[in-house]
Amino acid sequence: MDDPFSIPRQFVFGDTEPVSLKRIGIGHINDTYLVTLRSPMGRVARYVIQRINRKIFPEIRRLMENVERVTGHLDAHGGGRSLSVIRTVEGATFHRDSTGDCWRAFPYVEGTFTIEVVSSPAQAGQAGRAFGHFSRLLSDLPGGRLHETIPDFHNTPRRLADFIDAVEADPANRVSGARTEVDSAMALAPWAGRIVEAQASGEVPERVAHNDAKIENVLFDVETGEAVCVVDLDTVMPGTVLHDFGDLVRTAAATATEDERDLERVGISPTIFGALAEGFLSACGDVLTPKEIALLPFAGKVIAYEQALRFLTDYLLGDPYYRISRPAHNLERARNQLRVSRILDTLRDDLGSMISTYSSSCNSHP
Ligand code: GN1
Ligand code: MG
Repeated sequence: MDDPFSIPRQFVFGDTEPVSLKRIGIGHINDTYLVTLRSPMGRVARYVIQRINRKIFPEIRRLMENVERVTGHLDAHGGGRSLSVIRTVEGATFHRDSTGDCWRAFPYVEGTFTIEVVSSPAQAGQAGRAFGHFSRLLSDLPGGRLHETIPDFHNTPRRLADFIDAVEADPANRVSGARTEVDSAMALAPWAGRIVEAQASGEVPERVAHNDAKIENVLFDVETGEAVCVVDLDTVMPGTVLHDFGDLVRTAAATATEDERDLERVGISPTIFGALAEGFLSACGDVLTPKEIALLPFAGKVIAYEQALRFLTDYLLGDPYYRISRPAHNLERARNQLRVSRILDTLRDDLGSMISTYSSSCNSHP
């Protein structure tokens, strides 16, 4: 019989033996498992093992190099609980199995929980602080530029072009059933260049970015409720702080998840936005340039729009990318994100004045 622990046995977990392996359902992309191990003296240890999606991350060696550099730097400079990559018995950062699938392991951060929807301003402040801290700590990452493992990841105009190509090709014959969403997405096209143009002109500097800064990727301490660290470093690569703040806003200031079908429940809380912004700016404000700060109020709307384009494109192509659990899942997600983006636009003056208030208490670089 096949050894159910053949993958955990490829990693160096000290003197422990695996006793259980359980799938845990997080994320749209990788497959994640929790492995429990026991030492001869009865000590129990838990780790996360992930099968990395090879279609989405073809350059796994470079991806893992990024992850190791970033976790090493965060660990050395007080970036919260350690997420250091566990080496394989062969000393590598990941294991390739006989089918070609790639696996990696991390410590399981005990005593923490994740959330999908923020429940209080204090929680939002913690999440803002966690990502602000992440940006600040990595603003002096030594060793040169990280690998760009997925080029153009947050290139919104490029996402728009891919969407238009999908509408024209209509390979799954879905455009006619998604007319309303396709038209709404086209109507918002002028927003697509907002961040990328500021980047191209050099007004917004390139930084080490998380690039998937959603609320689900913050770990909170069960005892204190404080944010412990941010996880899911697959897309850590060159980017801008606006992508991270934008992803945080579209997920953490929203009153429902991106999977919510009932659009009546999908709103944006200005109070939560304020707490996020205050936490974020208090943790990283002094590294931001005035132009970055000036664009923070728009980041959420642009990134929610980009996310809507990505979900809708995936729907039109027949769902090749995101994991779905119902036939119109990606269409519903796109509808949800279009709504989030439009609401953020209507609130832009309020959001702008909150950013001005909280940024004036931190010294930004000229
Ligand atoms: C994907 O798998 P997960 O949840 O970490 C996606 C993000 C999206 C997110 C939407 C590599 O992240 O860019 O914002 O879904 N990751 C990749 O929830 O495409
Ligand atoms: Mg991710």
